[in-house]
Amino acid sequence: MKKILITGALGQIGTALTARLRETYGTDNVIASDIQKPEHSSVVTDGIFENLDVTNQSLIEELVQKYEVDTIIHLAALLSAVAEAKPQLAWELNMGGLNNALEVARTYGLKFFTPSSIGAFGPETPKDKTPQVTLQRPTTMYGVTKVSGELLCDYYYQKFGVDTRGVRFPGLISYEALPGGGTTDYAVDIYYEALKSGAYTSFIDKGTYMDMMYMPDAVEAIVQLMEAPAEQLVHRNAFNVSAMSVCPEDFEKAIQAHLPEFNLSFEVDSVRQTIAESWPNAIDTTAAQTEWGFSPNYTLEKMTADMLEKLNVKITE
Ligand code: VAH
Repeated sequence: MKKILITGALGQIGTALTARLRETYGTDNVIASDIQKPEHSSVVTDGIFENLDVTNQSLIEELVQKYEVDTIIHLAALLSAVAEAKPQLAWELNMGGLNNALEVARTYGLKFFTPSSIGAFGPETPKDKTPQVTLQRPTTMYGVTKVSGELLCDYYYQKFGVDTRGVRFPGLISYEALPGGGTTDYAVDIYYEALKSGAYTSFIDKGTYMDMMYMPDAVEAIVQLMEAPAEQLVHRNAFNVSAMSVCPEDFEKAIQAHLPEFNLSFEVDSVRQTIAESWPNAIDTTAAQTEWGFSPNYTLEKMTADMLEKLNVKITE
């Protein structure tokens, strides 16, 4: 990777990834793009930023030509809960945008990354030690676009030789940018509320296990996968990655180790609870470990300590 175009750079992953790639590959070699253009985001102020609507293929092509891009990291998408509320828009953006980006990658011979998700699995998928290759019949529009995206990326590799790679992200926790309407957003909101009010009412029910990971491990996984020698990769689109399988009470306990008075209550959101229950409890990440050295650093305890420390600074700024 030398000249990287990131789409959806203002999202939860994009914000953290843009900073990391600018640090690793040089500010002038990372072109951050998004359909929005807020004035005060470091994504916009700390390097090259372009407005981009990925549903317009020619706009993607213009940026690829303008900056002589060799890699597209395609993050622009609607997340699960928003996609369930706007399924047609989700298909148009998640699939239309992906198809446009893949076509540009094919035309210019670019390396390509886009994330899938544990949302690509469905109720019939084995819930525990979910295999890398297994039944995928998701019951959400988000999941339909994610499993379709995996298949489309594999097709572009097999049929056209595009070097497509991806991971199935779990719920991601970060302090830089808020998540944008996902089912796992509770796992970020809980830290903000623990510091702000000392209490949090979870929209996901007690005992609901989902895979999660801290954003530094997610960003490292993208760089590791993209730098892995192509001949090592068997699965490509998309690797199971996760650092922990946790439920809301696990977060409560980890936070109480720092804020003993913290109180967790529940007011279940049936839409997001139904989505969460259709996903696995804990996926198997052996393929990512053996094919490109995936090895997350943050446990729930280590992540919680870092989140509370960083958010304490952010909230009091
Ligand atoms: C969502 N945060 O909740 C995303 C992610 C596995 C969850 O795909 O939609």
